[in-house]
Parts: sequence; structure tokens; C-alpha cells
Amino acid sequence: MKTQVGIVGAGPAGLTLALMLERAGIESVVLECRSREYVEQRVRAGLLEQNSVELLHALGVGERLTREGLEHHGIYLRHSGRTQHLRISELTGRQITIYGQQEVVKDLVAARLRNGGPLHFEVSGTAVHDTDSEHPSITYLHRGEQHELHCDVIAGCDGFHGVCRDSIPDGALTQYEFVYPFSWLGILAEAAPATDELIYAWHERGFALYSMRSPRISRLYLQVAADERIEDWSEERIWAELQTRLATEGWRVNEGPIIEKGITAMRSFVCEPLRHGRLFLLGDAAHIVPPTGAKGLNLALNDVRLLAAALTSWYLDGSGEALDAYSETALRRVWQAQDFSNYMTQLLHDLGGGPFQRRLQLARLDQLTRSEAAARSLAENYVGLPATPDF
Ligand code: RFL
Ligand code: PHB
Repeated sequence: MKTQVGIVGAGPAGLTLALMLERAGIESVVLECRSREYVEQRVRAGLLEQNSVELLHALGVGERLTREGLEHHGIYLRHSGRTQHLRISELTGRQITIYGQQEVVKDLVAARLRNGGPLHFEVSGTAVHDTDSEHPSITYLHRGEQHELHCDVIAGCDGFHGVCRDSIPDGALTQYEFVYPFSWLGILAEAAPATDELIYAWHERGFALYSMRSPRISRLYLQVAADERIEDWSEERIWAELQTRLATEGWRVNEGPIIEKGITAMRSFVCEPLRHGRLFLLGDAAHIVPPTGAKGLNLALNDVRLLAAALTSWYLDGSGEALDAYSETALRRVWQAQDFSNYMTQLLHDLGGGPFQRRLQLARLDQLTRSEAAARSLAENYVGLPATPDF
């Protein structure tokens, strides 16, 4: 079997890449190890930058997003019972949209299948070969049959635990990593959000975040110890902790049945370069940010935008210039997002440094209300730095 671009992974990165290539008349095959149901139900990100929303619209998958997405123009920062409103749209002229990652994935899968593009779920034993030659290939097992897919290039969109990055020989990649000494416990609850915009809360007992998915579904997070076990968190304990950390006078978090809960480690990770011969890495396969800045999904879509444009000029004009620049260009934004995600994490979490460090965080939060320059800097990064051909 042959295709132009072999795509490993049907997360947001792999699916969006397939659609962008389709638009340019470039063939691809998408291989996914999980089932369609699994990828469509996996609860993860929820916040889309305007850049991401515009990209999904340009691909013709923005219809339900327009109907069901919640447009937000600011965020609340809460500490010591006080709430500051950061007017993001006023400061930047741009907005953010709340729309679940699994909804994005459903829309992308439907579009790919509607267009008749190859998308194979439940493949196993995926392996990439000869990536530093002009004839790379992917082998895998699907419905009991072994396949070999010959490609011009391979796009590694297989997330942090995928096989593509690991196929690159030792010494060809530099990896930068920082693991935070705490995790996030996240829940999805059938409860109307008691807030119109997201609340990021600094609290002595640790960080909490009030987010949402729809007018009926809330999404909330708590900072917990790195070795915390989900079994130790009953519904009562979770709600009590959320009520404490998010508390402000005359107001409560709306409680309801918890329909999903899980604990996620907090990690910063980047590998460089994002290319080895004819293998390109995109999204979580190449970089991870702590979720505080809500950048992971948005970064993945930005990698796709750059690589799709580069592959289009390679196929259509024979120019390899943009492909050669892909890694450096994509990494520029990745490092900006790493810095911002780290800043948001350090601003709001109990980092274990004691009372002096905690008072410094309050001083920084206070500065955000007093200095428009400080507020604008946070807002510009949060809403997403404008997308250009070289950034
Ligand atoms: P994904 O989504 O992990 O998709 C990779 C896909 O590859 C498949 N795969 C393989 N397929 C074939 N063969 C193999 N050997 C394979 N190995 C793996 C996997 O099954 C999967 O389907 O990576 P992608 O596409 O790069 O997308 C990245 C995003 O998923 C991720 O960055 C975000 O979810 C991060 N994130 C957030 N990002 C935001 O932009 N805004 C947010 O608000 C936000 N909140 C979050 C988040 C991530 C979280 N968790 C759970 C890590 C909140 C949380 C709690
Ligand atoms: C989410 O809704 O899942 C979410 C929102 C904002 C963040 C992180 C996660 O910073």
C-alpha cells in the first residue's frame, strides 16, 4: 500500500492534518490504535484560542462549534475570597471559546469519514521504518491482517506515549523535561456552572479551577499531591474541597452528579528538533505543557497549520524551504507557550516553597489589577499570540 503522508494518531493533531492535506489535494492515511468510541469520549481540553477556532472554520468543521461553543471575553482570578476580572477581549481584541476536545474530535472524524479519506481505528503494533531515507514506511496490524504502508513522509501525531518519537535514534533528539511535584484532579459534573467565565483560584490549600463544557456541564480541577490516588477522593470530599478553595461570600459552586474523574500529572516537555529525516513530530508527541495555560491542544493545531502549509508547498511547488524551517518555526511558539504555562502554574499553585513564596504570588496577582501592562501580557498569551507563517 502507498500514500503520500502516513499519519500516526487520530487525536486533534492527526485528524486536523488529514483534513488540511485533503484540501490541498494531498493523500494521507490515518492510523489510530484506539477505537472511534474511545477517542470520541476521551475527556481532555476545553479551551480553544481564536487561532484554533478560525482554523477549524477554514476546514469546514466549525458549524457545531459556532452553535455550541461558549465565547468568553475574560477570566476571573480569585484569592482570599476576592475576585479580579481580567478583561481579555478589551485588552487584546480577541476571544476564547469553550468547546470540549472530544467534540472537536467528533467533528473531525465525521468530516474525514464524510470525505471518504482513509482513517483506521484499532490498529496495533504500529512501527515506523527507514525514516531517514526517502522511502519511509509504517507497519501495523488491522483486523487480523499485517500491513505495510509506504509513504513520502510520516507525521507522528501519536501523543506523548506514542511510538514515533521513540523510533528516533538516541542522540538525534534533545529532550527538555520538568515534572511538577503535584497533579490535577479533574471532574466533569452534571451541574450548571455558577459562573459565566472561568475562575482560576489561588488558595492556601492549593489551586482550583472552575471551567465548564456547556450551560449544564461543569468541569473543575483541584491541585493535589503527585502521588494522590483517585480512590481516596469521594464525591463529598471533592465538592467540599472545591467549595473551600473557590469560596467567596454569598456564592457557592453548583454541585451535581460527577460523571467523570481522573488525576493527571503535570509536566513540561519539549524535544528538539521536530523532525528526523522524513518523520515529523506534531502536538503532544513533541511537547507537553502543564494544563494551567490551556495551550496543549492549541499548540498541536498550530504545528498542523505550519506542517500542512510546508507539505503543500513541497508537493505543489517543489520547494522544501518551509519543510526545512518547520521545526524551528513551530518551536518558537512552543517555547513561548512553555514559558506562559509555567508562569500560570507558578502564579497559582502551592509550589511547596513556604509562606514567603506564597506572599510573592499574592503580590503578582495584585500587580495584575494595578498594571495594565502586566494584565495585557497575561491576556495576550492566554488568548493566543497571532498566527503568522513564521510563528
Ligand atoms: P493526543 O490527543 O494524545 O492524540 C494522540 C493519538 O494517537 C494515538 N496513538 C496511536 N495511534 C496509533 N499507533 C500508536 N502507536 C499510537 N499511540 C498513540 C492515541 O490513541 C491518540 O488518539 O495528541 P494530539 O493530537 O497532539 O493533541 C494534544 C491534546 O490532546 C493535548 O495537548 C490537550 O488535551 C492538552 N490539554 C489542554 N489543551 C488546551 O489547548 N486547552 C486546554 O484547556 C487543555 N486542558 C489538557 C487539558 C490536557 C489534559 N490532560 C488530561 C492531559 C486538560 C487536561 C486535564
Ligand atoms: C478545561 O476546561 O478543561 C480547562 C480550561 C482552562 C485551563 C485548563 C483546562 O487552563
